[in-house]
Amino acid sequence: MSMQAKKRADYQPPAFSISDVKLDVRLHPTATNIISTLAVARNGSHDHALELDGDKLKLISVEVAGEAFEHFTQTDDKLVLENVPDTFTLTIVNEVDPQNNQALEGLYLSQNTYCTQCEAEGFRRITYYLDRPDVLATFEVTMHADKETYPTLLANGNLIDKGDNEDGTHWVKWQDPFPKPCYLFAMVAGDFDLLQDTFTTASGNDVKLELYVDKGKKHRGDFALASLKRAMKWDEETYGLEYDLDIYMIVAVDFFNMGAMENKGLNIFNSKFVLADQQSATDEDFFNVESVIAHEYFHNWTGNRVTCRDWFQLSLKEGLTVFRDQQFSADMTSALSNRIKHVRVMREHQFAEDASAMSHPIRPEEVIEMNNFYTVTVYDKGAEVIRMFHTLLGEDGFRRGMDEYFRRHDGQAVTCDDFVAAMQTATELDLTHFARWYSQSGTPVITTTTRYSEDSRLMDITIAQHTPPTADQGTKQPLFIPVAFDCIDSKGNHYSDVDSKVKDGVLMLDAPSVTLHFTEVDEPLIPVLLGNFSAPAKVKNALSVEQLLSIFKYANDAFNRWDALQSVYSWCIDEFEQGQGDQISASVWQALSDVISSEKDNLELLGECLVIPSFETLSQARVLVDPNTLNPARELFCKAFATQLEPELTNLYEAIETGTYAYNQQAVNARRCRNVVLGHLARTSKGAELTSEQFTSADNMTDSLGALKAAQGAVPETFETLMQQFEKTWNNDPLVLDKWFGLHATTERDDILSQLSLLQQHPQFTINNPNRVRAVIGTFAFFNTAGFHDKSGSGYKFVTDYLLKLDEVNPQVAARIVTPLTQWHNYAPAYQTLMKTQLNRLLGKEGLSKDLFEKVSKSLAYETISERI
Ligand code: B3K
Ligand code: ZN
Repeated sequence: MSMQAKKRADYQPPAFSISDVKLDVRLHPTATNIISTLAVARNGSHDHALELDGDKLKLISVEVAGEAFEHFTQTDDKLVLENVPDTFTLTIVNEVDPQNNQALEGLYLSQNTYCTQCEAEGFRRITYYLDRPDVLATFEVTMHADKETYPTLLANGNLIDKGDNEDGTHWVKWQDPFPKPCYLFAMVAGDFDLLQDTFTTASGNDVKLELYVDKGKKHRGDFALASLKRAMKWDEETYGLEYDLDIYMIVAVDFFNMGAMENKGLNIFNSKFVLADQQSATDEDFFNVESVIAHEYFHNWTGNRVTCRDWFQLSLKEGLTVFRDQQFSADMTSALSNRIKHVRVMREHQFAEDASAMSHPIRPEEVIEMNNFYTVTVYDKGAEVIRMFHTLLGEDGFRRGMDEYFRRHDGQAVTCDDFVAAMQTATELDLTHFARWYSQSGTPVITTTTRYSEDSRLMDITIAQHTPPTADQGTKQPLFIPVAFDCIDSKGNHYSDVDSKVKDGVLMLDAPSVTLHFTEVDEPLIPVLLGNFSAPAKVKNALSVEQLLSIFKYANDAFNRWDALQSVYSWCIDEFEQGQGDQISASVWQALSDVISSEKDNLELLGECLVIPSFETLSQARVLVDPNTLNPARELFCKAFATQLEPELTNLYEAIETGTYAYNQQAVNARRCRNVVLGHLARTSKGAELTSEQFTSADNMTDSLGALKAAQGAVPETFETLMQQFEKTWNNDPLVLDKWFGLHATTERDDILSQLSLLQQHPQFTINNPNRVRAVIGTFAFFNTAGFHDKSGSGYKFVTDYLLKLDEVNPQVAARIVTPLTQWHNYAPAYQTLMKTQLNRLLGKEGLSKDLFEKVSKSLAYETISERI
């Protein structure tokens, strides 16, 4: 196995092309036989060998133009054919072992369902091929399997033929007319319940919609199907994009490494993002189902019709598709809470990635294991970059740019530069400088410095940008940053700069710094930056608590208002960390009480405003964090918050009407706010009573889980009792039980490690199911601050022991869960040493996967890099 990094700069077009693929697949648990017939042609004139990718395949035979072919050599990961003709038919027969494929890449069999996962490089685990996204071919697939066990046989495109054999097997033939890269190939065989519907496109084509779910789960599929129809309609209305095949299928499976996969015409989903009903799913689950369904559907144009030239361009499809799903969700639900959600992801995870050994631009420069680059940087920061295009070009300009992109590149495999070039045609601006966002990694920091002269009544505000060096890049250049800008005084008046450098509320910051001038000013003004989070940047402002509270009161932008309060909370938590929490003045508490009374009719904003910043967000704004002082300080502040505001919170809790259950925005906002408030009240003397009461009377999962979360930590005995009841109710429903696993794994308690061991012995737990592993080990490593960062290092050791086992089974999932350990440099020195000890244990493991090797070795090498930066 090669641990060598591939570099973006080394891209070479493929030496051969494959225009047509015919696969004949005889499904068998341990010996699935595949006959692959490929139409191959040499590109240009050269005499290179044909090098096909293959991984864990048993080769049976090779034929060229119908004749046995022997001029080939085999390595670990390649089949090399020498002296092939310029155009020829290549027939390869090989075998794979789906049952023992626990990595869940390629073709695998779990719980009696065969399914595939090919992105990024999984097709080479099915057959020998040019496994790269710039080789586009039409596919025809014939599948054979036992009819009784596997009545449903699916692949991409349209069903063109089928039949029965005498031995009890049956066969089907699928044909996909659209040339595609092999990462979009899919096959499924199983026995499912089926939900069906139709969608008529704007041009009048009837599309069959089919949703395949586990037997007995049909009633949980309606919402996903309705979401799909909403997404199809939205894409027609917003981008003029219609679906292009006669059938669109979604299959939900329980064993899946990530959320879902956009295979052409045959999406495969983690059942977590399909199944939802009032009893078993929270409002957040419903939201996620709709947004993932939409995301995969939107890929049909941004990803499938126009695909990536190479994997370094991943953000071309992912950043753009995340942006599109964010726009869709904002239209279906509400803009503000969505935006806050994205900002939390950026601050909690993406900024942390930028600051870590794994930092990379949204278009990475080098990669050892591609699966490691499905990151918050490529996806979420990538979406922020698209959002900035949208800001620069405006709604209409952006649409013109998108139209141009499809006009130029439909049916092609292209680069991020091609996308920028298409956008460029739709604007007056030169996007060359802006495009630096693709090549420069790291989080820019925007600072303001102010100069006020009482005599002349003049005020200057200088806005400067600086991007600190990152592990992958020592020097940084100024970026082109759209900074949404507002300026207020303590009475709520708004001011414009005299030179109108701020246009339509946005300052285009394209230099290291810009100074804005204000006249007729009677007090120091308060700059309000990055409204609606207009750029993926940090803002450093020396604002007082009073000024932050003025922003909350008077700023126009709801995001800025929410953000100002978050900064107030963060300041309060600092006071507690320094042992002076009791010095927070009565006026601050009064202001927080006023927040509740002034916003009581805006439960969406109020709900968000009452959320105290997470440990992860707080950590990002601090250096050398000591989790064992920051975490307790946060908890002390939460307690004080509940005590100081108990009457207001109680009234609010009682006043919020949630009524009969419905999943609509108003009801979601009400439940969300009420559950946030319950989280605070759980810390008061009424905690046990209120949480049990809500748990018992709840008729939906949002409120049951809200009660459990509130009780967790605040009223441990109640929590234990309610958790037992919950388990009894849901014992046979692994998807719901994952919530229970997650709650146990994130509970602060001294014996947490023995609890985790018990959870692993639970009959529903298995190391082979990624959802279970993430629910127990993943949530512990990511979110159980006290347990994971225990001073003794026992939390780190526990996770490492598990990763050593998991790496043998599923390296992709192991490499996700190792992330918190790789961020050791964020913590105080004593923790760093303990974390590095565990990383060294991993690195020392014989046969460590590429996935873990890349992240662990980079993380350990960071020591020398961090001295340099
Ligand atoms: N494209 C897939 C992700 C594939 C991940 C491979 N490790 C899902 C998505 O982003 O839509
Ligand atoms: Zn995607």
